[in-house]
Amino acid sequence: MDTTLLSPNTAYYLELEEKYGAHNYHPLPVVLERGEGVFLWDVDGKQYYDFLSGYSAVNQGHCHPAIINSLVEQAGKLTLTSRAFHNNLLGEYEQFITQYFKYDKVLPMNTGVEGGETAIKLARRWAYVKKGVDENKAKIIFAEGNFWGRTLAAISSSTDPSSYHNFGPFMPGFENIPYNDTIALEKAFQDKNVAAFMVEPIQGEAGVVIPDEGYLQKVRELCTTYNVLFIADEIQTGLARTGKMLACDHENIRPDILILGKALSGGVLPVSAVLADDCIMMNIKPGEHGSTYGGNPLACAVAITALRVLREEKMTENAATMGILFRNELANLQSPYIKSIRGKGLLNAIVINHPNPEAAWDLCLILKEKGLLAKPTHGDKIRFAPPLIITKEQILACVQIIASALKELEALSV
Ligand code: IF1
Repeated sequence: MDTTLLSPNTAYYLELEEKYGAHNYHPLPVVLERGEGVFLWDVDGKQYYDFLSGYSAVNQGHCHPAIINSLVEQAGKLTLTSRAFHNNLLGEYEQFITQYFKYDKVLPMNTGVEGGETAIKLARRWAYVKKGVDENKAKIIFAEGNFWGRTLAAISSSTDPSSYHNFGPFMPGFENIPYNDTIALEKAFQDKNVAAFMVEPIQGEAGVVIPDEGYLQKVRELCTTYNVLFIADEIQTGLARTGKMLACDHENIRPDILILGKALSGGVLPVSAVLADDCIMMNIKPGEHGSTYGGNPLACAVAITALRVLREEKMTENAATMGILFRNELANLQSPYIKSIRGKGLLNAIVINHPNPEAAWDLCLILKEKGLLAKPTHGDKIRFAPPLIITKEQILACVQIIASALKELEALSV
């Protein structure tokens, strides 16, 4: 990239990454070195509002003091035992998280995608042991536009060529139906080999796609009727992000398998979890699944605190009210360059309306100059997802930044 317009400091770090790192990302040209709450600072000391929150891993805000305290305290005592031995935090964490979300059991993993893999293994196993599906015949249904990570299984369900193209061959036993389409779902459920339907309550990567009201309830109903497991991928939508602790709570439904990740550690280290009741979880026996780092004491200590502060600091409620304020204020701008505004809580996206296909990227560059970091996705969409501790004054200040950036986009286009 052309680094001539960047500060020498910034250019230095960009050139290092360009030369020595794989080119599997296209980040905005900003190099961050410090974070606190809703703010980030770059290597030149410039301050920014963070409107990405580490892809919703930093719901609690950067370097949340209580989370960092748990991290540091536990790091000085014990970090990893492996599951070959017990550790004194795992059981307490398991009790805490299962009571928090009201499931019989939890299976701890690390990254989100491992959570998805684990959920699918649980569903396949349940299908063979409990549902009576013939060996190797189990099917998992997904929704078009799904995103659950980058492993070979995850990209096998993907309908986005930039995720799967030239990475085949793919995992068998996966099938896609349109999102937000319960007629297609019921049709797919006619096949007795279907073990599970795995779905995001709101599709994040697809650009914050919100299904019709009642969709999740209907999915729940169909899954129950046809004896198919409902797997909710709440890795991005969960943990207060959408203005409820889980996005499924908006429709008062309980999935059979719940996958959590990202903000389960407040952005401190990779921690994911799969929650289910005994009739599903107890079909996996010792030695049949696991991970070196899964359930490590450092992760357990951090996750307990990350969950605790969500509740103690009423982040669910704040996400709900700040989300409404943010979307209303954005709508009041009546910008000709905003085609649509959508979201729930503080998981929001706008679609840009502009003849220049690079307009969303350009707008993010202008926003960066003005002190707000957001990332375009799928060309014309921008996600706005600040930490859930953002205040009313900060939301209003950020809307002003967005308003003035949109004005500059106007100046650029004439
Ligand atoms: C990347 C988006 C966010 C997820 C859901 C599982 C995972 C993710 C619903 C896997 C991960 C990421 C990963 C990140 C981009 C990103 C993302 F842009 F794709 F949509 F969050 F906004 N389920 N989402 O959203 O979790 O294994 O990564 O811990 O660069 O791939 P992971």
